[in-house]
Amino acid sequence: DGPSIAVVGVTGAVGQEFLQVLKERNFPYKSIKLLASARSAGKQQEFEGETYTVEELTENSFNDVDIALFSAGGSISKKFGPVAQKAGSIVVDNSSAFRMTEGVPLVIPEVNPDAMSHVKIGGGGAIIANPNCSTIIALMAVTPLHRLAKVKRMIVSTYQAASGAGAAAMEELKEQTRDVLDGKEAKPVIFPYQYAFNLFSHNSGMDVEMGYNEEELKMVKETKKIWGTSDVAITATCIRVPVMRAHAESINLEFDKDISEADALAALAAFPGVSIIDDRSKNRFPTPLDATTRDDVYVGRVRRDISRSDAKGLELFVCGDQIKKGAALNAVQIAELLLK
Ligand code: 11C
Repeated sequence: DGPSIAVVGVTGAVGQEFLQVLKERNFPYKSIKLLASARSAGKQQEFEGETYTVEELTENSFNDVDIALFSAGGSISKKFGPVAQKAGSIVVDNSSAFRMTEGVPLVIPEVNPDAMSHVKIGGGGAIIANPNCSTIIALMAVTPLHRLAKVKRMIVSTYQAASGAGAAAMEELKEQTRDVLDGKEAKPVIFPYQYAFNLFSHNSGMDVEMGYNEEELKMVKETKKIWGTSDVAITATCIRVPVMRAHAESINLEFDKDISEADALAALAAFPGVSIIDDRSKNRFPTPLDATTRDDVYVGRVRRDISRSDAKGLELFVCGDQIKKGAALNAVQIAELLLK
């Protein structure tokens, strides 16, 4: 028993991970509908011992759906999210379409579950937004510290994996790596530059006036919405690196009062969904491969900011699986909150 659910964009990287996470977490459901574009409709999909036929997403797809997990891109969410909401479904949307919309909760379950406490199954349709992966991964590490002492300023540098740009980008990384090792020329398709053995500024749209890309601006705006404050100074530099599916982030934090390394580590260790890898003597800190396919966000290199003798600051290095906590797992955790 449980709600009737739909997965929109089931053939994509996050869509496939939705199924994996629903299975891993033994999510209860009375029915499941797998939806995708006309191009993918008719494909067979195994799930929990049953074979399902992928159905074409249409205006009539949501009449009997309690919870719809969307990850089919912003334009599909913009078109079909309100259709599903009108039909009475609760949409958990992984795109950026509604994140900053007034009245749409933007939720990391460990951080701000109360933002969606008014949304109930059977209480009428709603849209709940899943934050951007880089924001989720950063805030899983920074929120426990923000609860000890207010973050006044946060400076983030990201090292982002291929998966953030979808399954085709992951394939591009593999193909280019093979080609370059075989002495052939790399052929960029998804990304504007050679990806194998290279890195480059994040491929999202650039605000030419400001000099920031959309990914960087998402981290700034979404953090303020999730924490419910505009009283925090944030800046970010987002970079794509040739890693398959886990993002890494270097984070510099300035607080309103001093936090010791020991207190920071204790708060991180106590926070659900965070694991610590921090062994200075062995130079052992989180790597993207530590985080790959894992639920937890890994934190290490927790150390004082030495830039000023009176700096009330810490430095961290964080890794999290982009497809899991950065997308599918966070969305399924939102759906789990709806069951409570
Ligand atoms: C990336 N974060 O890693 C991006 C992709 O707003 O959901 C996801 C964009 C978004 O490239």
